[in-house]
Amino acid sequence: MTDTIFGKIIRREIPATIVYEDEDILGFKDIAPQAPVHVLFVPKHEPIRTLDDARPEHAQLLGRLMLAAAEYARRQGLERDGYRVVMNCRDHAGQTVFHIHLHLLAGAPLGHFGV
Ligand code: DGP
Repeated sequence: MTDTIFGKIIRREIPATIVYEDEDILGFKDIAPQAPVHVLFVPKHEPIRTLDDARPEHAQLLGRLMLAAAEYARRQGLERDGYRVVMNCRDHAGQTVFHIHLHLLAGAPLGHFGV
């Protein structure tokens, strides 16, 4: 298990607003939301640090992260207006927590992204 803040959330050692859970994935609200809906999806049992550390054996888990976000979006009716999923990898993307995670952003038109 990872020592990051997300590991502590997974182990319920610190509080978080958990909105999605299945066998492999936990979804909880981002503490500093960048959109009206901002949820983070993390693998519970595989503390992969970044997308660059993912290997072919992680392909199914990475797919499950995406599908968990889509499932949550459907449950919330977010698919009608649409949403964005983002994964930051290391410094230039602004990654701050080194336990791989997928951001789900929704609830309003989202600005274009880039530099
Ligand atoms: P990233 O920049 O991709 O590494 O995103 C990390 C996100 O994690 C960032 O949007 C803020 C969020 N975050 C950091 N610490 C906590 C925490 O303790 N609780 C929750 N719910 N979110 C956190």
